[in-house]
Amino acid sequence: MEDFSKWYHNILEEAEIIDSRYPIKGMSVWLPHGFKLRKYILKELKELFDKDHEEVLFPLLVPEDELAKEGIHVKGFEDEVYWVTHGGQKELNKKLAIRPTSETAMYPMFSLWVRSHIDLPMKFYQVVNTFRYETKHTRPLIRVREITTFKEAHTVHSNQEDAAKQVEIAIELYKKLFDMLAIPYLISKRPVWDKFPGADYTMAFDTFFPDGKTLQIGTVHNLGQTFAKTFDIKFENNEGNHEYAYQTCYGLSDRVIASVIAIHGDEKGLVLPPAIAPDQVTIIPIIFKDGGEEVMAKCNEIESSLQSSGIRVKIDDRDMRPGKKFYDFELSGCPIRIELGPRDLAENKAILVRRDTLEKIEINLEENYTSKIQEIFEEIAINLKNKAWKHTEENITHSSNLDEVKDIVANGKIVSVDWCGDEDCGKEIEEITELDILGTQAEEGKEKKEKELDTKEPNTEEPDAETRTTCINCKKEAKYKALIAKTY
Ligand code: PR8
Repeated sequence: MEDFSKWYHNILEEAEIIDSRYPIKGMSVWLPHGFKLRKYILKELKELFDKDHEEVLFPLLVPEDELAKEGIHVKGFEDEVYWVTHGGQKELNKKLAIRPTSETAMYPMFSLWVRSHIDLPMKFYQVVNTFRYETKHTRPLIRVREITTFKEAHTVHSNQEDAAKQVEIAIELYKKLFDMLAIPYLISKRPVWDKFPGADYTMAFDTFFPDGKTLQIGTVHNLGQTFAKTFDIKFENNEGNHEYAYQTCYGLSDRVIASVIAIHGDEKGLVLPPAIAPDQVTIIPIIFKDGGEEVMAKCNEIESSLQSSGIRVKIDDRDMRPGKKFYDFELSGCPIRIELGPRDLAENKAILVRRDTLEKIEINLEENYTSKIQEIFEEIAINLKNKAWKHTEENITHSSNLDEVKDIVANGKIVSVDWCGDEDCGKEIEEITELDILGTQAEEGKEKKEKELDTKEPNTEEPDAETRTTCINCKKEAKYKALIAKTY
């Protein structure tokens, strides 16, 4: 794709996903086709989360003093908050913040709800709009000022281990979601200077865009006890003592929808995984002068039979030439189209076209074509996933020469380097390369060392000369694989 940015903006408009002409920067209108795509993605997401989270809905506004409570937290968001200062003509005594995220809305309530260890864990989530006055260049669905689809989960635990386990559980949930959407991801621990304000640590999912940049599509934060201490979230433990709770939160946004569009789409339009496609099958009657009624009757019969198996199907019976209908089908990302004309009908067959490969497959209408279509759905999902992962994996390069990192990234790749983990050294790497360290991935066999480091126990073991790697910058012993990329 030559000019990704142009392609991306065009497809959002042409495939009727959103209209970004709304007269406020960073805010757009969801159009019917886009709204349906969003709806089916949310359906899958909610199914995953409803298994062991409770869905809730908190107010949009946060009192100034609650937002101000968490010093570190406010520092993270103070430049990004929109404020409500008036009710009608009257200036409010207390300004109200429009949530940039909901910690400061939820946690004062958690403080009322959490009483005993028996109440824990608590696991909540909500899907809401949040507002961030982003100062970086805004882009539809990617960096917006109204995040319309902010899925935020918040959990409370009675001990550190359970909170750390929850981080792993959340990562598994997000993996399932992204796998279902065929979106490849790189999971890494964000460097300390890039973690969520107030968090002990942040784990992040980044995906790789066709223009060679990475996009953060989900984050999981272990909040430790920082927020519990700030918002006084305490529980009575087994021994009858009061302890501060341990918390995690994790979120994703419209960026997930942007990724589905950007990663699978091609020059003809959207390509969607069947599970979330607004229409999964489009039936196109090919009608000439004669035999139109029989063709339409058969199309209706196919439609009913697919519908009864739970497949979302539509007949494109608009009075226009088939070519235009094929064009619209390709643009919309519908996974399968069925063409049926009088000659096909006479032979009791139809032509099926896969959107992902544009391959034509003849189906026998006397056989069980519904299960054949279900099989093709599976194949499409696997094909999209394999293709996207292959593209990502092919674009990760290892380098042990800092001078070449910038050039490799300029050629649209992600670079993996060995790094000591020291903050000053990391910032120097970012300065020299003018790029971001996405995060670290623990190297095999070195995880133990990382844990020891975390608990501040000195590591006395000398690494084998063979397994020893040196930091790309300071040449001290490397403890991590760090990913460097051009980010959105
Ligand atoms: C939290 N609190 O807020 P996070 N436009 C689109 N997507 C965005 C934008 C934006 N301007 N800013 C962030 N995101 C925690 C976790 C509750 C839930 C997306 O975390 O600030 C990014 O994909 O990291 C980010 O990973 C996710 O929202 C969560 O935001």
